[in-house]
Amino acid sequence: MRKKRILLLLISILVFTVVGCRSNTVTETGQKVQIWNIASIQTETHPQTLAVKKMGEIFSELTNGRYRFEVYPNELLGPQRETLEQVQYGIIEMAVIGNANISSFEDGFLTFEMPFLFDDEEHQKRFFETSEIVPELFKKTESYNFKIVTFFTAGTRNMYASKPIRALSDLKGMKIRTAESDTYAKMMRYLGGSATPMSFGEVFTAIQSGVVDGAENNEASYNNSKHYEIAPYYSYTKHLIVPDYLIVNTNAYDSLSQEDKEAFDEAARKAAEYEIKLWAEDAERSKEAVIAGGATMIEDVDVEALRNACLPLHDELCANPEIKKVYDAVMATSDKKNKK
Ligand code: BDP
Repeated sequence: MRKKRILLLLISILVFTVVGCRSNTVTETGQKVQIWNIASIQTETHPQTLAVKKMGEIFSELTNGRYRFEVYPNELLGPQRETLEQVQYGIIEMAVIGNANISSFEDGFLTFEMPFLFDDEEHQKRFFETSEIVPELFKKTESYNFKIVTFFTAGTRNMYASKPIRALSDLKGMKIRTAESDTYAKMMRYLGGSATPMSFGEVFTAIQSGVVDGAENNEASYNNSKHYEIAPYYSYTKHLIVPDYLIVNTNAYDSLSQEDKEAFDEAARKAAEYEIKLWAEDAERSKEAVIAGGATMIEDVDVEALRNACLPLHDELCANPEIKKVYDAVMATSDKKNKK
């Protein structure tokens, strides 16, 4: 059913692309409205979906209704890797994409997949909002036909399984689903387990059927995906604070007039602020929801031991100068002294 919907949407967008000038231009009460399609794997009420919708409203308002965002949540247009390609080919205009898919284009982004990199979510926010390296790094993706509009926080990732994970020894031999990136696989090896990379939508069945012993994600995804039903112990390992990004097809962005670009950028800035604000509230709400659904939250995790086990990975990755450059910029925005 979902495949059929995706196919239908893609065909209709393709027809518009071939027939029309820019895709999906429609007329409403005599006014030309350009509809921009945006994909996300998140649910309707996830902070990122709400933020993208908010951006659409602001952009529409600032352009007197000449543009409208149509958001497709719930992996309706496919897993992130596919929606990224759809953006690159201009089949859709925008998508929300995780770091793991962007880092396969530019090594600098691999830095953000280093476990225990940021002190906390506040540090991540400060880095993305103030470091001069960020626009430089974002610009690099433009040669692949997409542009990063803004970063979105995706909270802190913790591990979950059918048993608590309190110490390094608990992870020994465990198969944990991770996002599709080698850095995650390396991290799991340093932690004594192993990684089974797969797309987000496949995780529920993989845990249920025992292909993996557990997974790792933030509270919102743990809740929305209902993974707590089959992996009811959520342990605060706090190993990763990895961002997501809102991306746009470069030709779509370049098709905007200077004035509309400014409106778009302003709407994006407001959406980013909104997402961060919603995130904090949502994490709490998600936590309550999973507990009500039977999950146990494990707070007494030996995070320091996990962190120490992962630190050699920092050195290993920093052998790559592109990673090292970003790493140094991240450290320059850290509040902690004597941090490795
Ligand atoms: C979610 C992130 C998303 C990732 C997903 C995953 O927001 O970008 O793709 O986890 O683990 O929390 O695949």
